Amino acid sequence: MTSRRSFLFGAGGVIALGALAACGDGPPGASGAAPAADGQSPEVPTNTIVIKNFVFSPATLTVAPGAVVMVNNQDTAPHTATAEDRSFDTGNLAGNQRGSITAPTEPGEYPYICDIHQYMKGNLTVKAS
Ligand SMILES: [Cu+2]
Repeated sequence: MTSRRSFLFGAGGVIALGALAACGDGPPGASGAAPAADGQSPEVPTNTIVIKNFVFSPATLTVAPGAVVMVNNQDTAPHTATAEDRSFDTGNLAGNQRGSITAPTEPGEYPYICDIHQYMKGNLTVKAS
């Protein structure tokens, strides 16, 4: 009797462990809901222009009309991202400073430069999705 009871208890323990393991799988399953939230983000993508070694990267960035574009100056030198037609301008970004621009609402090609180093060139493409 006693040995059988302990066997049952032992089996119960294994089941309990199994249940705990199943609970452990819970959080990844819950985080599976995140992609659904991400599903909304393609409409408002995170757009970033990085300035490093006096180069805009990516050289051409395509964004939606009116999109906010982060500009991250990773140089120690100051830079700007200034549309040649002045439709957007970060203003002076000191070294290791971030700024942002708002893309024009009119689809098209918007070449931009660094107002301080005018040989630095980038291109912003505004395209309706
Ligand atoms: Cu510059």
